[in-house]
Amino acid sequence: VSCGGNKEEETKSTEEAPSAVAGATYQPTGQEGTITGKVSFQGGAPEMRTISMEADPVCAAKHSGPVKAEAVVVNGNGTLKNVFVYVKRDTSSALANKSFAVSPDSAELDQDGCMYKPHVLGLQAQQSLRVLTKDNTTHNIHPIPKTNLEWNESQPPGSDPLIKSFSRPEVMIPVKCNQHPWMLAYIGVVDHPFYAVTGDDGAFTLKGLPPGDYEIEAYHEKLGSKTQKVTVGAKESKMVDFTFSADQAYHPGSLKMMPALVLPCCGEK
Ligand SMILES: [Cu+2]
Repeated sequence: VSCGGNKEEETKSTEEAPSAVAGATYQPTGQEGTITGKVSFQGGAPEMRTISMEADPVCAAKHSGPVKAEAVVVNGNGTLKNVFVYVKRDTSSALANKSFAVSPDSAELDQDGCMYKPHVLGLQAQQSLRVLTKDNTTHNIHPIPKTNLEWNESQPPGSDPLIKSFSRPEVMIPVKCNQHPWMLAYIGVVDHPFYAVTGDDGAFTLKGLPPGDYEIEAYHEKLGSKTQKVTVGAKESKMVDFTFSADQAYHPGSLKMMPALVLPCCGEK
């Protein structure tokens, strides 16, 4: 049994890791542009299953009504929530050979009512991630990356935040809780600050872009991804909209991380 691990984590997070991209950190010139847009959803909003929290009464007690899965959340205005929109570095010549300062702010992943908040989170490689809990039950946070280091740590009630980071870009990293099989979040890690997650209005803004050619990807955990190319001139603001539809669900590309397939019971303790 170990406790007091948070101190170690804090020490670890202060290590300076080398930037993923060689070259000097980009300095804004005043010519930067902006890309804005929205992500629409076409067709009827799919019905989400109701999550059963019977396995842990502490979780259930925090909710006064049914809690729905967040695999596909369609907003009242017909847009799609929880879409990770970001600049694809490998196909965006405007970012070639440029590196960007890592935000000094921490990204936060909260656990409240045995649900992750937010459901989709973006941050930069090397940026500090604080994992918080507001629950009176033990969580076990378990990101399952492909190219970053996998970790798996329990967080008892009243714990200090876990301080973590991911060293490499990776879109997306599923996060689950080994105690509560319905808990699921996705973390998008990029090595630049040009990313956003759509909220209740389905809109996104990517600011401070060096003028040039970009490929923007909109990634949804269930509906897959879409890309669009756009050229941003000096001080220009461009609009890029994406549309997903219900019949795109279950396409092979999203099979590997379909939250609906998380089994209610798996026999492990
Ligand atoms: Cu949990």
